[in-house]
Order: sequence, then structure tokens, then C-alpha cells
Amino acid sequence: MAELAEDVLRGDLRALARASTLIENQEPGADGLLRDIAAHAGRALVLGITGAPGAGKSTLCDHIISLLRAEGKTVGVIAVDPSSPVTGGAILGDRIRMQQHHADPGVFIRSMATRGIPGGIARATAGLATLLDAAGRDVVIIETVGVGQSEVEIARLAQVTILVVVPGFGDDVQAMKAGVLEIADIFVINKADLPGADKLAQELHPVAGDRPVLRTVASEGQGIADLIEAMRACRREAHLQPAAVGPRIDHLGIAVRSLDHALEFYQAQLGLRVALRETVAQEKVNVAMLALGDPRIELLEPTEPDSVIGRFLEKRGEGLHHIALKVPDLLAAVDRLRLAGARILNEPRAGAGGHLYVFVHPASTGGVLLELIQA
Ligand SMILES: Nc1nc2c(ncn2[C@@H]2O[C@H](COP(=O)(O)OP(=O)(O)O)[C@@H](O)[C@H]2O)c(=O)[nH]1
Ligand SMILES: [Mg+2]
Repeated sequence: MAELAEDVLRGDLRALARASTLIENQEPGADGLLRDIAAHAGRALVLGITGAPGAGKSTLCDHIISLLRAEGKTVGVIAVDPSSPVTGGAILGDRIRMQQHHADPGVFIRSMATRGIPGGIARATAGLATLLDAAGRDVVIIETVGVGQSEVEIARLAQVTILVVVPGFGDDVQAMKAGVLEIADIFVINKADLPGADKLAQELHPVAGDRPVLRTVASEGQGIADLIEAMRACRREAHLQPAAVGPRIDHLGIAVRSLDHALEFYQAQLGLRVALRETVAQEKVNVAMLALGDPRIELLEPTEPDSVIGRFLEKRGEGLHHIALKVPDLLAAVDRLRLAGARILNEPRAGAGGHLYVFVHPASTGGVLLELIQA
């Protein structure tokens, strides 16, 4: 594993800053770094805060950070504002607003402007979220302006999405983009000190259905504790503790004809986050690793029909392709299996992230291809 990845995983702050820049600018080396650290992601609570410019997202974020820090939680913040140039006012505003946390090593803040590449921000944001997660941040907050498709995409990275609306801003429910209303898990009426908060609440309730509608006055720090409670209550996945010792499931590999089509289900409908997308040339496969805590799901799309996954699809169709177990001592496990007559399909070799792995033939395992990975 590269030194930068190791330093990031150790929690070195300067390495984290350097890695962030690499990923944000999508420099060479960014993909390799993400591959090295991806297996360590999936434990953070990823929180999305979205809403119109000036709604008070950064102010809210500031208070959320303070309360989380008081509990001893570490925080990473990604502030995305596609509407402003790199040196623009909104980003500067975020910096100033969250400045009180800048001396705190438990808070890492990155402000990002648009890179001009369609999908570029979403990709960089996903990478940064994985980075901060892998670096051990307990909570990762993504602040975005809630307009347009790429912001909806970014909001999908979050496990819990907070939509911030304000009274009397032409921010009527009718005018809101359907996509934005759909992705919200919690509605926050901020600036509840201004007139029109009651009317906005009345309009929002039928749209929100079962989802909570809360009121805050972020500039006064009011309503934040309730918001954090709601956020925890609606969190979609529990923090899974890795099993202490012995073999455990690392991931389930599913063969699919098209990653994009499969992600419609896994990402858009089921709400899972893609921790890593990569092409593994030696296996002729495109991979999307879904962040699920531990274990994960790996979607596998062949890059050409004449490949392991291509032939599997041809013969069996889409479906479970393999189960991967992490074992404490791979070489010892391989020796043991060989002695017992199991069919090992390859000599241990290094895969994504540099971990050694072997495949065991389905004939030895009860019909499912088994991958063993060095923990
Ligand atoms: N009256 C009032 N002003 C607020 C409240 N929350 C934030 N503001 C102000 O709204 C402005 C925009 O806030 P900011 O957090 O930068 O919004 P963002 O663009 O959504 O991140 C700032 O001047 C804040 O002080 C609130 O609850 N009430
Ligand atoms: Mg802001």
C-alpha cells in the first residue's frame, strides 16, 4: 500500500489534507489511493445537508459540529457549492462560518467549487466522503445547494439527508424540485424566527408524510439537539462492529450485465453508497463496491464477453457470483484446504488494495465460488 494511504489510515492530518486535494482535483493517483483505503470505509455516519443558498445550511452545520464534538465524535465536512467560483463568496462564507472549528483537529473541513466537468463534483464528493470515512471520521457532513441533478446525486451519497427550507423566500413547496423533496429524510424549517414558518409547515406536512418536519433558528442555535436526535433515529444502517477474530464475510460478489442498471436499484432505490468504482484489467471487470458497513456488496460487470464474469453471465445469467471471506492467515488456510483436497483455482495473488486472495472452486464448497482474502 502506498505511504500516503497508510498515513491517512493512521489519522495523519497533513496526509488527509494532501489526499483530499488529490481526490478533489482528480489528479493521477487519486483512484489508486481510493482503492487502497476503500476497505476501511463504511463506518461513518454520512449526513447530507441540502437547501437553497442562504437557507442557513452552514450555520446549522456549525452547531451540529459543536454538539457532535461535545460528545467526542470526530467530524469531516465537505461543503459543495457548484454555483460559485473557487474564490466566490459562498465558499468564503462557509469558511468563516465554520472557522471556530478550524483549530480543532477533530474537525476537518473542505470547501469545493465546481470543476466544470459534468459529474465531476459528484465523483470528487463521493471520493472525499470515502476518504474521510476511511480516515476514521465518525460523522461526515456533505453540504450542498439543493438544485439540479448533480446535487441530487450528491445527496444520495448520504445515509441521512436533511433538506433545509426557509419561510417567505419564494421557497414554496410547489416550487421545490420533486427530486429534492424525495431524497429528504428530515425537513428542517430554518429561520423559524421569520414570519411564515407556520404556513410553510402546513404546506410541508402532507408532502413529508412520515418524515419529521422540524424547526430551527440556526443563528441562535435553537432546535439543533432535536435535529441530531431525529438524524440518529432515521439513520438507515446501524454501525456494524467487525467480528473480533476468525473468518468473516468480506463481501458478496454479484455478476451484472450493466453496473449503471444495477446501481439504479442498489444506489437510487435501496440507498446504498458506492464506496469505489474501478476497472480491474487483469480480471476484465468493472467493479462497484457498495458501502454497507462490513460486509459489503461488490457488483461485477464484464468489460468483454470473453472474461470470467462474461462467461458466467452467458451460462448462468445475472446473480450471486462469489462469496468472499476474510481469513486471519490466508497461506495457512490454503495449505489446509489443499491437504483436504479442495480445488484452489489460483496461487495467492494481490488484488485491489494489495490484499492476497485465492478462489476456491464451487465443486469444493457446495456450489458457490469462494474467494478467500488475507485479513
Ligand atoms: N434570521 C435568521 N437568520 C439566519 C438563521 N440561520 C442562518 N441565518 C443567516 O442566514 C445567512 C445565510 O446563512 P448560511 O449558513 O451561510 O447559509 P447557507 O448558504 O445555506 O450555508 C447568514 O447571514 C446567517 O446568519 C436563522 O435561523 N434565522
Ligand atoms: Mg453554506
